[in-house]
Amino acid sequence: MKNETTLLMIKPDAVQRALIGRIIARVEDKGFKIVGLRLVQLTEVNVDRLYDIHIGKDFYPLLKSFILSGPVVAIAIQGNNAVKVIRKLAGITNSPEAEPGTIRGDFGLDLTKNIIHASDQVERAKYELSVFFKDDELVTYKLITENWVN
Ligand code: 3AN
Repeated sequence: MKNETTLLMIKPDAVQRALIGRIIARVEDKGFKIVGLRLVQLTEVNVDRLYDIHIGKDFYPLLKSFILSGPVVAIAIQGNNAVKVIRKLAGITNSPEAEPGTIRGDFGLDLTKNIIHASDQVERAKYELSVFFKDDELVTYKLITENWVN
């Protein structure tokens, strides 16, 4: 088992549409462990930190104002192959083209308002998690179901 920790962020559109519970349920249903959870209104500085690789791109002003438009939910998720598997559960970036059965495929119809963000690499996940959580805010514990999942 390749135990990894990743970030899934529920974006303002999904918070407003009352999808928080259903998105978290999919993460839990798959067998993952939630090790950090936070509802937060991001600041401009933190949006720039989270999306540093997109600063300067033509879509960045739109992306930034959308992410600042309301609270988001940051979820630190741990489990086997977490980075890749959560990206699979998320579906591709452009929601209308995302496969049914994925989170974006089932809940989204837009490219910018695409429901969630998910880290794409282990090192990137570590960096993105640091935007939301201090190291000691991620909780180490064992789920009683763990041995039945991994
Ligand atoms: P993903 O979140 O699937 O990794 P990224 O990292 O390429 O996608 O893009 C980050 C966010 O920027 C996307 N979730 C989407 O909201 C927005 N975005 C990406 N490309 C475009 C684009 N061409 N036009 C508008 N928004 C975009």
